[in-house]
Amino acid sequence: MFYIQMTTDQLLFAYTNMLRAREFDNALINLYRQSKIVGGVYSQIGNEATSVGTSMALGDGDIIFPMHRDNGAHFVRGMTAQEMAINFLFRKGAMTRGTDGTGHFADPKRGIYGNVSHLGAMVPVAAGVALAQKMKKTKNVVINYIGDGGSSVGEVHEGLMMASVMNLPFILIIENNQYAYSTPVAHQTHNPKYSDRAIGYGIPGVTVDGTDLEAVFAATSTAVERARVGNGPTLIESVTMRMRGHAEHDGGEYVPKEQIIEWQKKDPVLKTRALLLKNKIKEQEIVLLETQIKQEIDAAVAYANQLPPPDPSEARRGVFI
Ligand SMILES: Cc1ncc(C[n+]2csc(CCOP(=O)(O)OP(=O)(O)O)c2C)c(N)n1
Ligand SMILES: [Mg+2]
Repeated sequence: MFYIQMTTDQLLFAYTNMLRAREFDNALINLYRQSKIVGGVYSQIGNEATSVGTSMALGDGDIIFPMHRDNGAHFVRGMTAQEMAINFLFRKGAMTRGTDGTGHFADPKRGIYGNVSHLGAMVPVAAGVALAQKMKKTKNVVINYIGDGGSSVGEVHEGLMMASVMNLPFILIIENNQYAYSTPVAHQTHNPKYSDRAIGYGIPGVTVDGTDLEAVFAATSTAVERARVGNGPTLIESVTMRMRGHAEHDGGEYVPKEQIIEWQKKDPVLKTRALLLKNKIKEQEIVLLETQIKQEIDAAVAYANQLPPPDPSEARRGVFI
């Protein structure tokens, strides 16, 4: 496997954002249990190295279309925990104006164009945005995230076909976390190696260990470089495990316990922490960072919690009635 050793600064930046994703996730789970959040809370535990490692390979001007388990990518692109907390708690000033408490928001100034709920439908749109980059000669690259289940939807084929034949600066990350709601990969496809699909499009396809930050970063960096010089798309399959139910209402009882136990040993946050220590970053510094991020998330949630809800008139804005 092609490997890039990340610098100390990159590792610290990555760990900071992985911690943000993990702590934010834990905070949302607690809020859900207190009935302070209604609707879906989609845990990202186990996906942090993928969302952070992929998005860190991008630069200013590049664009992401995230999925519901990619808060790490939002943080890497500069979204703050406070902005996220306000949105997830439906408070005044929320990006969705309180109409939606999930990740269904965009922030074009940070290059965040997703996500919509309709799985698969984002791919042709993202390919179209990649086409716009090519036509405008911006050199910007587009990353689109999709799940093992979402990748079965027909529009994914249309988008990839277009991106490949037009050599668009487009990267599709398939987050293969073994389940789509209660459907295991074995019931989704006869070929569980999702990266093989790239062959049909005549583009590179790679499978990476999605819990290995440096492997994810390396694979994405290669794909970004290729896209930026005009050589077209790459399909990256990042293999992880969905460590909780589909969302917090779902206990995930259909997942064998042994499978979860096996993947707990590959916790990406713990693996990255070990990588930091291996790179001579002091334990003390790591503990300090962990304390700071925990405080940052607690403060963001506390701030959002005391805000009023949006004005009711906001609910109608932008709605055709
Ligand atoms: C077209 C469509 N069908 C169904 C849903 C409801 N839904 C949202 S996420 C999801 C499971 C997706 O599984 P996968 O793509 O593997 O992503 P994961 O949730 O595992 O990260 C489903 C069925 C949807 N949003 N869009
Ligand atoms: Mg899945």
